[in-house]
Amino acid sequence: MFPQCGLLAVVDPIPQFNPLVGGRVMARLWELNEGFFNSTRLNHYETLFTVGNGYLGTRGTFEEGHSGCIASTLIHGIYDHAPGMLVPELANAPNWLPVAITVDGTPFQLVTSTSDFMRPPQGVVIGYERTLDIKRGVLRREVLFRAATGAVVRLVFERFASLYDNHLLAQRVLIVAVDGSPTVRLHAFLDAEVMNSTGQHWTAPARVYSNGHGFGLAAETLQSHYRLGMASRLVGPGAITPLPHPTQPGAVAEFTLKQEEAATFDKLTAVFTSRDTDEPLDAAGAALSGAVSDGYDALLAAHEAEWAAYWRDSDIVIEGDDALQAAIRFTTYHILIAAPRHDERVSIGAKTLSGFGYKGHVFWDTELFVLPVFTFSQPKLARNLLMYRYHNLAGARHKAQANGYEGAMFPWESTDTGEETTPQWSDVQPDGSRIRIWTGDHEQHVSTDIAYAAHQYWRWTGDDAFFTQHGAELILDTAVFWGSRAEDKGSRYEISQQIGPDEYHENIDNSVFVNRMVVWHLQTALDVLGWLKQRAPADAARLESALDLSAARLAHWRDIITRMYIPFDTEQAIHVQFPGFFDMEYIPVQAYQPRITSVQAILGHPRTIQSQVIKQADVVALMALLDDQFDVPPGFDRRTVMLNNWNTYYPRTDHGSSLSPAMHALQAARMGMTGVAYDEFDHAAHIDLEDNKGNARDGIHAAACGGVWQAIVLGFCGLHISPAGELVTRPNLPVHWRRVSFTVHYRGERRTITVGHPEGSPAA
Ligand code: IFM
Repeated sequence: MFPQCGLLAVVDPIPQFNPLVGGRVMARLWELNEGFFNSTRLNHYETLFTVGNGYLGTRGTFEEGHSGCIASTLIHGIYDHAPGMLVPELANAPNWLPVAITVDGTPFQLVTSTSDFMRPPQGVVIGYERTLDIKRGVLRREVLFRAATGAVVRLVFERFASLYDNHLLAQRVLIVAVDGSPTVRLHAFLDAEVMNSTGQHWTAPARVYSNGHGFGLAAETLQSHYRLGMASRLVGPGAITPLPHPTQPGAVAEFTLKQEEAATFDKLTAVFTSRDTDEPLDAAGAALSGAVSDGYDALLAAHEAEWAAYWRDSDIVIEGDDALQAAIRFTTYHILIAAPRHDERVSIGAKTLSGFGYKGHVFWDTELFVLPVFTFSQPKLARNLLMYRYHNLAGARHKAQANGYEGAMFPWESTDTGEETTPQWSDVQPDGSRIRIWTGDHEQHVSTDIAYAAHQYWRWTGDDAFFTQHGAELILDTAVFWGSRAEDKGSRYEISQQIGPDEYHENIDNSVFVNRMVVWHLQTALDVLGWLKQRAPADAARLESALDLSAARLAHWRDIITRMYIPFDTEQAIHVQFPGFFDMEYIPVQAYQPRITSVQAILGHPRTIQSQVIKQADVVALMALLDDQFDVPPGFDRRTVMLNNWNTYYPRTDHGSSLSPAMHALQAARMGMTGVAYDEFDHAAHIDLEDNKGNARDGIHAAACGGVWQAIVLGFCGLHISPAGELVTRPNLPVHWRRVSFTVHYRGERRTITVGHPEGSPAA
């Protein structure tokens, strides 16, 4: 067993922050810094210090492990069912990090509490700093360690997951004798004894070797039979000897340093799976040989060049707000490291690849919150994510058919198969019960969210090749689903048994979000088909035949568009989230501030669902998505209704979902309510940094990260496409922001846009 790295099965409740034990992380302009080791934040900070490259993500767990650590490497697409679990999850891959060091026989470990400092030192850490260089994607930790003999060494650990070659992982360890002349033993190894919190996913290594400086292993997931090969080599001065082990193959170096002498070791690792090649271990061995001959410095330089290219396109520069500048870079870093670069059959899970939260499942979070960031700034990444949905149309068609509908009905939670993977029941609650989870049955708006993302990508990129071959089919076949789903009630169409974004209210009829977005969807489908007939008639004919887009079906869509029920209260001049919403108990959500737990957690599930407490932006999300197309009944003033909607729903919103604050920030900024927009933005940008939701240990909140990028560009800067097809901004910057600059790709052209305060405004 890897020293002191518990097998993660048990996750303790979050301890209170204790300033005596350690410090908080600081987000600086281009880095995340932890100046004192904070054991109470061990798992939270492991999430924050994740490195990754769009192929895999590895949490910021220490090389030597630590009591209670959650070491995990999650590889896109490698899902498996743990024994007894009903839904698959991303399987924690063998750990490539371990480097165990002893100094004069004293094992190097970090102390866990102030009381350890009081004990006669077996070994004491007397200096510590951990830094994630966000600009270069490199994690570095520097420690001063005094062994029981009194010898002091400086240890510097560096690691990165290569963005240049996604299969390569690199570590460097520098050991400097600061005081004394210590004998050091460095043991580098791979650890196949890994689990998820739910259980085991891997067979015992089918092949394992340690020879010369190299060591490696091959393993297979128990249920899904994905095979993995991982090969490492320890490169350094002096003799390195193999240390065979059935599950932890490694190599050892033992040496004595003179005072002020230093030794540097590189541990290079390559990883492949059967998703990449038939012989993953052979492929890893070959890639590793190339990496070793290139050497750490060359690998690092290639990696840095890729990061420079990423930031050229995805960075947002905020002048006048260093704290939020730092936060937005941190959040952008995390969605960049989660985005598949060379694989269009995987997508980004709700918690990226940085933790076990939501089991690595893909939700609407990707299409509405994360993907648009790439549509604007890295279109190739956006295309990969849309292709994931395209390749999974079979699963969506299957779901529609199984539920008695036509077309494609995407799963609420999706994995490698494209089938519905939402669990039907929650984990066991404290009272021993389980709660029925309805989202997989009734949260159907995900199909429209995917269509929205495909359409938005096309509008912004002008990628007609993608659209004619793939994007249009996504929009049209999901429209076929809605055409079969809407219920003709005689005088109007209705949609029953839905869950809108406000998931506190389940199985409701006529969610205004759902009904109005379905109208948008069907109208967009008709427009898209019209465009195809004009511009790509062969593709139009192909899709008309394949999806049965008959004249009768299109007429039915038009009928739904005209007669869909859009709940609206003419007296209050507001959209009604769903009929009956205002008959429920009113609870003043603001009265429960400050809190990091949701109002639902405070009031309990049964009371919350019978109340007007809203989980997250719902009507507000509708306004944000439709933007200029947001319409009101004849005779009503659009701006007045929008303000009324805001004033009605915002005070009732719990923000029980991490998706909520950024969506509110975007819409508030668009409406010119810069103060409230800023507060919500600030909250969203710190959800993981400050652990605002209390669960950052489970992974990064991808949607919040994407949401804040969009809140700046679409909200504060007001970027949009004018009716004439021009890119225009409508800035509403917070007063203390001087300027904001960002880059977007618009119809094949890369444009850098700088936005300030409008001339004549007090802040200009
Ligand atoms: O998709 C979200 C949902 O809207 C709220 N609960 C968490 C899910 C995953 O982030």
